[in-house]
Amino acid sequence: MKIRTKGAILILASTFLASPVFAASREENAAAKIVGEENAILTDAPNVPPVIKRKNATKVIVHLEVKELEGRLADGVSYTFWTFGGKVPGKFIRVREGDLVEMHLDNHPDNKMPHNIDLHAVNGPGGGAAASLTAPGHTSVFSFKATNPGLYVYHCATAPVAMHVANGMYGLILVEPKEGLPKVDREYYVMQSDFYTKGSNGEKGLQPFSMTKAIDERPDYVVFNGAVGSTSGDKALTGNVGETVRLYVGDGGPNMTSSFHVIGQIFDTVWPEGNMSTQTHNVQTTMIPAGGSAIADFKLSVPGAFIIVDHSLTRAFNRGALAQLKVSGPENKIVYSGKTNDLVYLPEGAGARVADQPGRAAPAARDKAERIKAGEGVFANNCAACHQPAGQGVPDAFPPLAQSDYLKGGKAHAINAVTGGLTGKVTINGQNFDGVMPAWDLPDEDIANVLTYVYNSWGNSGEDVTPDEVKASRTKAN
Ligand code: HEC
Ligand SMILES: [Cu+2]
Repeated sequence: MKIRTKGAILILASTFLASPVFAASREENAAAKIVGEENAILTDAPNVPPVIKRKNATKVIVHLEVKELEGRLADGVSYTFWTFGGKVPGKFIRVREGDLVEMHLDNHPDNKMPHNIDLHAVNGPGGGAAASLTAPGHTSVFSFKATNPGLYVYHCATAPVAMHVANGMYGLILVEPKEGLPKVDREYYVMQSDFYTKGSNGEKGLQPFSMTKAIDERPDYVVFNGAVGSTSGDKALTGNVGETVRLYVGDGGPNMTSSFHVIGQIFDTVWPEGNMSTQTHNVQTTMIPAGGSAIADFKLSVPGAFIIVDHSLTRAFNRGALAQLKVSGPENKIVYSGKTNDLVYLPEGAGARVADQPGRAAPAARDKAERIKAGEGVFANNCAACHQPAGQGVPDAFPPLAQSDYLKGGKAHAINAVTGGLTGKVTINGQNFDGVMPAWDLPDEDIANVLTYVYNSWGNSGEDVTPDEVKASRTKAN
């Protein structure tokens, strides 16, 4: 018995020693001497304020201006956002452990609502909310000591709290440890959140907030940095081969957790939950709670477009939770060969093109209008995830179907792409794509419908595609 107890104590002691120990205690940071003062440098996502080089604690003055303003949530969809600093997510705040933070919350006179701020970095009632309830045209001031290092969420906590958060009122504050974090080449700020609109995903116009959907936790949009496509195309994050990138990731919610993942990258180091005392390594997907955070570092080994997702995948491909990191530089064929060979694989009895399966067909459309209407549904269920709800595509990943010159190349071409799939390099409207579109195992009727819909949308040429034409394409290809 005695020996066993001793062993257990030994194991306990050694695990305790093996984990990194906090540099300073909460008490030490509370007592840290304040020398001088400075105004915080605040940044909008995806930018992060510069690393803190100071060796002492100081007074940091932070001015956050709350603005209620209309902005873009998705293409053709706008929303009245409530913001900390004019953007969603709110300004990134960076301080050092031991600092005294003087918060000024300015509620712009044009605003309609009172607001406040709850910073998870605060030890105090409501995380500051109790001291910062501010009417439009007023400013509240309070201060707190940054006693615990970490990456913290801040948000509005004015009732109804979920509504203020759902409208965009969240951001991140980094309380940098005294000893700093390991040096990296680039730091970015990425924050996921969920939006609830009266109309469903993609419905155009100014969309009011839906409390019913928020309560039911049925978001119409799940996005990074405040809007669908906020961080892709020419607004993608960038990096070069050989550099190390650090992502400060937050989840504003109000409801959804994030299974945060970068397709084609492994996180070399993660500080889970933004907790500076723990590092884990070689992580594929890190879980970020609503109202929580994580820090992820990874080295860029090869060039390419890397897609950042919530790996709850319909959120990524159907609700907007997609961002991009574009990496330039020389290939490294040892780390990643790229496709080395492409051979035809035809198991016995298989046709290259999946044959129509009778009995599954949608009811036959009686006219073009019915075909377009039915095709809209087929598109939403099968194609919008990649080609996007308005057919605009995703730069470097999925080509546009809107005004696509590929479609202008003729119906047979388009039908073949859908029934047989498409791989290899293609150039669509002057942009290169090298992806894979699967062959669609859909009935002829559905393919005729979806292509007629595509041809009759977004300024395309208005052709009518019939099930017979689809059928003919299949037999020819076999
Ligand atoms: C998983 C993502 C994905 C889905 C879902 C998808 N596609 Fe594609 N599609 C692609 C990619 C990638 C290409 C380009 C392939 C390449 O680079 O060779 C493409 C190319 C095309 C093209 C030719 C290029 C162009 O822009 O005109 C057509 C037409 C097309 N898709 C139609 C559809 C239709 C219709 C559906 C739904 C039935 C669909 N796609 C679903 C990924 C997808
Ligand atoms: Cu608010």
